Amino acid sequence: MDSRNGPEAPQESNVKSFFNSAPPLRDGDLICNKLKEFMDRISLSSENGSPVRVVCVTSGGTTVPLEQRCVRYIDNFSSGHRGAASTEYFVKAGYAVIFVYRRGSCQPYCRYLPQDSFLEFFDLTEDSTIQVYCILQVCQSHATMVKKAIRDYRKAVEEGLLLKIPFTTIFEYLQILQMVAKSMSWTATRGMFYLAAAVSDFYVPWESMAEHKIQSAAGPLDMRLTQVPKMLSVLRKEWAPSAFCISFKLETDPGILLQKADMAMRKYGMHVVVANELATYKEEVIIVTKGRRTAVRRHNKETDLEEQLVYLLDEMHYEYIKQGGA
Ligand code: 9Z3
Repeated sequence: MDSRNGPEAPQESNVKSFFNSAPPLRDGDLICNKLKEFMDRISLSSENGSPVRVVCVTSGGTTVPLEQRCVRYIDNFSSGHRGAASTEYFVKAGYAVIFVYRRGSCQPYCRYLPQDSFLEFFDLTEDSTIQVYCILQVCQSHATMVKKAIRDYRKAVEEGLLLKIPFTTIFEYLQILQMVAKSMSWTATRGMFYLAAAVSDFYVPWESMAEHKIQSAAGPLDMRLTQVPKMLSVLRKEWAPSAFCISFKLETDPGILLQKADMAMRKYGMHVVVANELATYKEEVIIVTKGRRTAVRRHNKETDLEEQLVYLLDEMHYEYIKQGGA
């Protein structure tokens, strides 16, 4: 039932109670200002004579804290590679990208820099005449790759095509997604949401969460998790009704994957659902649209599946804009 005519639908009240009880974003004002600056700049630029298209790419997994002063949390599987790689290809295709990412996850243009052997990338030359100074250089073997990454990253930032916003918890993620969606409303059909982040389905409401570290002396832990309200339909219906929306569906059982992707499309009104299976997600995804399924496969180990994926979605978005968002 419409809330203007009577009691709120359960989904609507779940959404309200999620946001009302969420701890306020620590850097809410800063994020708001950054978004405004970014959008102001984009609104003045053009891509081949037309207004620039804008995509919000979400990436990495959200956490669910178990304590307000968090020591323990539940995490969601995602390295952030898909979101980071896709961001690079969206920028290359002329999009301005808002990259909403999990702190510590893969970053665009740095995907190839191994974090565990980072120091092996550098050579240190000590100058014996000037003892205080030493020269830090990228090793010859990695120089070309690092130079390209720095150039591409700086170009994207200097041209105002990349804004990065970090999150950790499900509370931060959904508040940021709402802010981004609202700040993108002026882009209408030129806006896109590419929701690759792995989002928690269950959470502990803030007000019922233990403040301090849960003690093990009390014996086994029984905990009831509440369902996270389905924000995909809120995004489509309220926050960004004209934007082109793509969500991802991850399953471990190949027998239910496509059926679940179809359901997500119908239930949440997504324009596209990208279906992937945990065992093969790096090699293959299936683009599911109304009445059509298109498999996208990685050609070889040297290429990114995301290059083809972004290319196809870019074409679909272009068509969507041409049709006036139908
Ligand atoms: C995905 O399915 C992504 O493709 C991956 C990417 C998380 C598998 P990586 O970051 O992995 O490259 O390591 N993301 C969406 C997962 C998700 O939580 N989807 C929800 C669902 O399946 C819908 S929003 O219910």
